[in-house]
Amino acid sequence: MHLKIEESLVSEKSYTRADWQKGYQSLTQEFDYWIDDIEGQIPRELQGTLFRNGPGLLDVNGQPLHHPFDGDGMISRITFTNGRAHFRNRFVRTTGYLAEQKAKKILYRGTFGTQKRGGWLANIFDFKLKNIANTNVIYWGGKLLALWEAAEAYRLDPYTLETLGNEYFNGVLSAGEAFAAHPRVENNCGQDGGAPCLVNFSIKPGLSTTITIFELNPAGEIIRQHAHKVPGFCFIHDFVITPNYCIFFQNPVTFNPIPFALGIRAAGECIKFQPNQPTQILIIPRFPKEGQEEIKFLEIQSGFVFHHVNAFEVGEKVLIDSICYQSLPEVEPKSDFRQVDFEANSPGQLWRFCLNLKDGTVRRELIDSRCCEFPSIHPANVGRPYRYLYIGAAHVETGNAPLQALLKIDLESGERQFWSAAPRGFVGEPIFVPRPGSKKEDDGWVLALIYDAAHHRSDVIILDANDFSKGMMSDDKSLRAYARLHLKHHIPYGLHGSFTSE
Ligand code: 3ON
Ligand code: FE
Repeated sequence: MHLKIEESLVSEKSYTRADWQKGYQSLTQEFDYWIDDIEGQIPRELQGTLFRNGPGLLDVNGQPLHHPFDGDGMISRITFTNGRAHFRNRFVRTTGYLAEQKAKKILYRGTFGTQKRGGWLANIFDFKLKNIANTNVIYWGGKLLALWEAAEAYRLDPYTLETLGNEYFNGVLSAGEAFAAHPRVENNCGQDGGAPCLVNFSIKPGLSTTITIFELNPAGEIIRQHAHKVPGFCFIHDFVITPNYCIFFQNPVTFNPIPFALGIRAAGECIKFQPNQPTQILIIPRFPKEGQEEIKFLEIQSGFVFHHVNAFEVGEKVLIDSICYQSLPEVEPKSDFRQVDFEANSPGQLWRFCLNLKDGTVRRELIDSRCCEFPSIHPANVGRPYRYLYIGAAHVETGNAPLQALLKIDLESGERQFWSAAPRGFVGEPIFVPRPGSKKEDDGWVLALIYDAAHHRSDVIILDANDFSKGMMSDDKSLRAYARLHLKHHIPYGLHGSFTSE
């Protein structure tokens, strides 16, 4: 009986598990070539570099990792110049990567469940977390930085992707201090005479948590820094900024350090979601004034947020758009992530929160119930009112499923555009790139990596952001895009990246 139900579900799916799993094979090779297998045309106005980061290894010399978030960071660099594109990828030579590649085995405990061989005795009282630099990559102040939220940034050569060492920002940060993986760039900072400003944070766990906020000028120097103590444990992956505030969602989770200390469970496996506790919204002024309260706390219904889209102020109100999960699935010590039961987990859904700073009330509204992750917007609108967002989405309208499609949402008219790589394609984070000199918010392109299971390789796709159906030249529906660049190999499912026109 049980089997029968399973089969009928399989037939309705927009993907097969076998296809999806292949995107989680390690890529051990490092490449450097001009992309010559291209469908459509690369727009000549598209000039610059798309950097991507994500776990490149899902095993160490055949020893499997327990979770993809534990994989060593690998940077891909796709440079567009005069209608051509060049590909290069390199692993971040972190201390842990170098040591494990040399030893040909796992030497570190991963945050999300990877343990050293030899059971708890091999892991007990080992509190070192391996900085894998796998979550994001940004180009700021003339430096290319690979980021992981629990430790220091790694600096890379922007052309060769050679690892140059840890970045401490002229000694403002010290060894062991984190520089999180979700910086936000305000294009036009009032405090700095309209210059761009990069805002980032660090989380220091403990019985109470310290959140430190950093603001960097275009030269890459930390020009403002302030620290705040928050009661309880925090698992905060992302935040939003507005011209006046930094805003964090403190997810309702608890941390039990004992199994971690005893080597029985990894740190991430000791985090437990608390469905009966509210989510706290922390509102921290970016430029604290004398006598102003340090942090404002607002409560909303329980839920879990990894990523926010954007936030903006309207008078005394702050609007925040976020991807919310009903709960955080626990990482099970004995399980294999490749066997995850998608249907058993709640999908990420797009919500808008309206915070009234005057009376402390919060209202929320569901924008889209389709399973989605990895939002992107026009870079000039970070912290400001905006109209369009682009996001990875499931092919089917309901339920939890892998990302196979790209969705554009017009927040003003409610109009949607949908591009799908199903049944055999799987999408990563889209990045919106404005056309040089453009005035309209959606005048530009959407770039994304697609894993194509039919050929076990990845493609770079370029969509016209204004009209996803533009320039579609292929008879094969699943191959259609403005341009589709076939790489010579696959890239394991990644996390975040950025585009720079420099
Ligand atoms: O909270 C404490 C402080 C802290 C910073 C304790 C702690 C050990 C949990 C911790 C460390 C957190 C880390 C290292 C988080 C790393 C997260 C990571 C590498 C990735 C997160 C990805 C999130 C999402 C939503 C990915 C989605 C992927 C898909 C939809 C499919 O590809
Ligand atoms: Fe993230």
